[in-house]
Amino acid sequence: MARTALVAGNWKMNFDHFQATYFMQKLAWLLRDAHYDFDDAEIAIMPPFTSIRSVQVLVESENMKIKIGAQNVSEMSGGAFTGDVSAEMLEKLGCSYTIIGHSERRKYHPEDDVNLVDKVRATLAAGMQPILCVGESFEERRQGIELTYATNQVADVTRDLSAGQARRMLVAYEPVWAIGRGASATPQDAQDAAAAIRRHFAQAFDEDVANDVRILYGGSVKAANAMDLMAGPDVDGFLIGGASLDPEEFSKIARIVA
Ligand code: G2H
Repeated sequence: MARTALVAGNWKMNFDHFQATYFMQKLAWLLRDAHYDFDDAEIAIMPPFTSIRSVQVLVESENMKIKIGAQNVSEMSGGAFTGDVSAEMLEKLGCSYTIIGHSERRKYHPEDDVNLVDKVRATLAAGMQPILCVGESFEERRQGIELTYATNQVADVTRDLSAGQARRMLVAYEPVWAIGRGASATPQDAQDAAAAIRRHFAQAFDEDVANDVRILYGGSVKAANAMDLMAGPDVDGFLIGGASLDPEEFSKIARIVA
């Protein structure tokens, strides 16, 4: 079965809810203007928690075929966890995806494999799909261990999942050295990593799971490099940071992928 491509905009900590509404109005206009129905690809926006509702209202009122995701999720289901947001709360807000283990969260917050596993489980239990971010730093790349590093990160978080859970995973290969720098990985780097991650799912689970898992590339994706980066047969779309903050650039990438 062919996998549906995904173009996901990770806004990171950008746009208050007024700016989010303005962005979505502009995006709705751009997508309508292009007469694009996006039947072959999913478009998703991952706003900060505070703008999820504003994005969702626009998606509904403008009748946009756009999915919504959260940039993080608590591993807890509820209770005395000040500052946390549960998977169930996100699902009720209309979210379909959560980003889990983004390198910026691994760097600035105490996220370890144990709570990443629990975040994946919480996301799946709430009926959403986790996008697990993995990828090597410049040091691992210099040592030539980038593929092992990324697949080990996947294995650490997915090893105790059932095949039914694993097939609903998405993995974003985001080499840390390519994030927000303007210089992406090469299309061959992206394909090699995506193929290695897919092979891992085939070995750890089975071929059907490996065929279902969607593998995205992230790291300085823009309209100018999107076509080349999508060329690899194992690359199923993008997680886009900087370029997703410009509705024209983001809609251009969406049209390239869809
Ligand atoms: C990687 C990516 C989005 P950017 O963090 O997840 O950001 O496209 O700005 O490199």
